[in-house]
Amino acid sequence: MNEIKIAVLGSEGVGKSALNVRFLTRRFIGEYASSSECIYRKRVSVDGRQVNLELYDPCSQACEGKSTLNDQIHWADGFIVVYDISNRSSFFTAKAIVHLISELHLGTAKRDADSLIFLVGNKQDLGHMRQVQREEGQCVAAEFHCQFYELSAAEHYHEVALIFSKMVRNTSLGSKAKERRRRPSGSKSMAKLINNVFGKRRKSV
Ligand SMILES: Nc1nc2c(ncn2[C@@H]2O[C@H](COP(=O)(O)OP(=O)(O)O)[C@@H](O)[C@H]2O)c(=O)[nH]1
Ligand SMILES: [Mg+2]
Repeated sequence: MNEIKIAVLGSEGVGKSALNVRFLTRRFIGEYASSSECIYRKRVSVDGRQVNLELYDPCSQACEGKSTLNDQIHWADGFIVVYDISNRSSFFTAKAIVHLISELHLGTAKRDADSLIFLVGNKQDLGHMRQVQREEGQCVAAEFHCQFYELSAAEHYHEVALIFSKMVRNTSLGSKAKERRRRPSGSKSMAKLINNVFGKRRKSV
């Protein structure tokens, strides 16, 4: 497999774009365009082998031609499901998404979940506003046999990079020949990403 597709999913405002941008540019910017869904492309090296990584960052708001969660799940090989530790409802959404992925994507192959679904509690720097305990995240991860991480896109570049690298490696190792179904629309180049990040929406951090 020389193409890897990873979807970063979760409710609006949990930091999906922040995580993608942090991984791709090493920067935490603060505010990101969220009016369209997009796919970021990057060539990465896995164990000395070049692979084409596609990272799907969904549009948080209603937008034209928006793909459904089912489409997104069928499209991707690996999933980073994000919630905000200071927002309990985002945790429930993340749990529902993990459940759906287990049902739709992995079917009965539960053992795959461990390497192909990561549950991530973001905004760890907001510990004083915490609504979801670390143990609750661990519990859901155990229930669905997925890996669990807590971090802060704002403060932890290395943890963010580690999670993405692990997922890239796991998906590239998984030799599932999965039939590609509908692909989320609105692919963006790195140039577009840079515009989003450094363009007019930029806020100082
Ligand atoms: N304090 C804190 N804020 C964050 C973190 N990650 C993202 N944010 C903020 O949360 C808001 C939503 O982030 P965004 O990436 O647009 O969320 P998305 O809708 O899931 O793509 C923005 O104001 C970000 O600056 C984090 O780790 N810590
Ligand atoms: Mg976003």
